[in-house]
Amino acid sequence: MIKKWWKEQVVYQIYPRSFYDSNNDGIGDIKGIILKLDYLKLLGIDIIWISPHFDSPNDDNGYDIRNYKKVMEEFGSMQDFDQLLKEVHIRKMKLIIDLVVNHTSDEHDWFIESKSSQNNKFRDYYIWKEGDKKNPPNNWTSFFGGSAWKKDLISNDYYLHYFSKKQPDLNWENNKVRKEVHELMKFWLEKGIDGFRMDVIPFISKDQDFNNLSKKELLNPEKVYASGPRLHEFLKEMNSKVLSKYDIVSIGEAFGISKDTMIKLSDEREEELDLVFLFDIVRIGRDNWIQNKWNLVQLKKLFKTQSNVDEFHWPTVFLNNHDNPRSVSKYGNDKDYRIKSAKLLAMLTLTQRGTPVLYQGEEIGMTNHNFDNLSQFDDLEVLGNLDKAMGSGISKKDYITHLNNTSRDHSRTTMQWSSGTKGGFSNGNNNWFLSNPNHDRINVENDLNNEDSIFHFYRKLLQIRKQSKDLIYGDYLDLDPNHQNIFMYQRVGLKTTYLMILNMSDSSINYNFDNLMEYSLEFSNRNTKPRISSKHIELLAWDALMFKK
Ligand code: TEU
Ligand code: CA
Repeated sequence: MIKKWWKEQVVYQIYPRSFYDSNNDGIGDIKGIILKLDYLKLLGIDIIWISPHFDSPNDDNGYDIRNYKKVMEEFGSMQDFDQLLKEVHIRKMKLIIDLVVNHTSDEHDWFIESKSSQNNKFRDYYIWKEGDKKNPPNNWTSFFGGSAWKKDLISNDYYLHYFSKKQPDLNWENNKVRKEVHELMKFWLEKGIDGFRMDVIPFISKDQDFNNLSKKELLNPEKVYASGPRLHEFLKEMNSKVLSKYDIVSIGEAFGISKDTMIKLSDEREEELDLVFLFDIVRIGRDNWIQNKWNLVQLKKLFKTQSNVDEFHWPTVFLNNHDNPRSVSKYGNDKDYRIKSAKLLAMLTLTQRGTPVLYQGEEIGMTNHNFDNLSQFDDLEVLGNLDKAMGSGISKKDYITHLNNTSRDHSRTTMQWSSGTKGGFSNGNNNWFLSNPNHDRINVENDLNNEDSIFHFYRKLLQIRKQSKDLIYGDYLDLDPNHQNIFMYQRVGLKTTYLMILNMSDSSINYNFDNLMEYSLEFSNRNTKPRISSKHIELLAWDALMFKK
């Protein structure tokens, strides 16, 4: 096992728009992040990942970039960014930025040139095809609804867009595009950033046959989009020309990849990417906007698969991000056991094998928002998928019910700093998005003042993790993969073995376990000691216990 700083550290994702507004225009900004760095340092964060901070018309909140070398005006200036990087480094933390290069905004200069005529020298920066009579070139679909092709009126050709029509896909077959990407990466690396999170990176290579998808493939087009023939070649090239020249971390958002692709992409010997975000855990039971039932046995299997590839693979561990609902609402119980179950999820995230990635608000147990009509949503995906949802025979009301479990907007409500108006996110009165009304109870101020809070639970666990290489690098062993309610696993280190027992249910359980007497209790989310006999342990609802020997 090769030791690396990014295996030992903990990442915290910031969605700048919703994090903290320093100038009261209702939009979170870079100065706002700077003001909260001491808070993140106190929590024990090492690496901060910010969602896109580049100039953008914000069709998809910054995942549509107009200019890669300019900061989004609403977020501040390049000077503010430089200041942020400096302040992060002063605090001995690291900063990684979001690299969105599968597509640009349709307002990027390259696309404006590209669409201006068929002979333009930027024409080949994007993917243009003639239509098939009156239809698009093929039946590929966009994740935000409808065809993945849009007809352009100037040349009557179609361009490809896997996401919104304002996010045209770049043509990676073109050497010049790849050079541009390498160059813009170096621009930020030379400033001293510490790495990239790479947006939908498996999609960059397109199968040049552009065949129609089968009915089955249409249900999950990402599986096809993520298996382009030149993906590994493009990543190896990027690695040798750019990444390998800096001591940084690369994390690929690996939507849609097969297990084989995952194994190759993040194999240390292949020199492609350091880490990947897999979707299996965060999307368990998901089918588009529908959340189906899932169970703990399935979840445990997913953890086992990603942990036990071999010593050349290192996973990431996360239960939230800006594209998914809040973890306490999905995996915990955000009603009767919000605090306790959020702490359990903290223990799960911070004691698995892999680099933990936390998401803003997770550390205080922020919950899903309760939406009661479509106009309350901001995400373009909600309206984008409306026709398809209606077409599947459900009512608007049902669609909203589903979205209350699955919408990306749950994680984008503004950060809850205090019980004040709008949760202390901004002092203005024109916020870009909602604050969850439960900010009156769930907020950073409350958590900081209470030693027993979710925040302090995360902080203490992060300290424990930092002090033990065995907890970080130890082997992962699921001791009871078939239990329906209990997740019990070991991390077996060179000197110390850790044992986690998590009761992921609302019931008390008298659990049979033989060798507990050999262990001592290290940390837990209980106020009282659990009763342990030579053969049993009494577990209360949502108990999370860490033992060691
Ligand atoms: O996400 C891609 C992705 O996997 C999801 O957005 C997915 O397509 C969607 O949630 C389906 O339900 C990345 C970014 O994280 C996301 O915010 C962007 O919207 C998307 O790429 C396009 O850049
Ligand atoms: Ca602002």
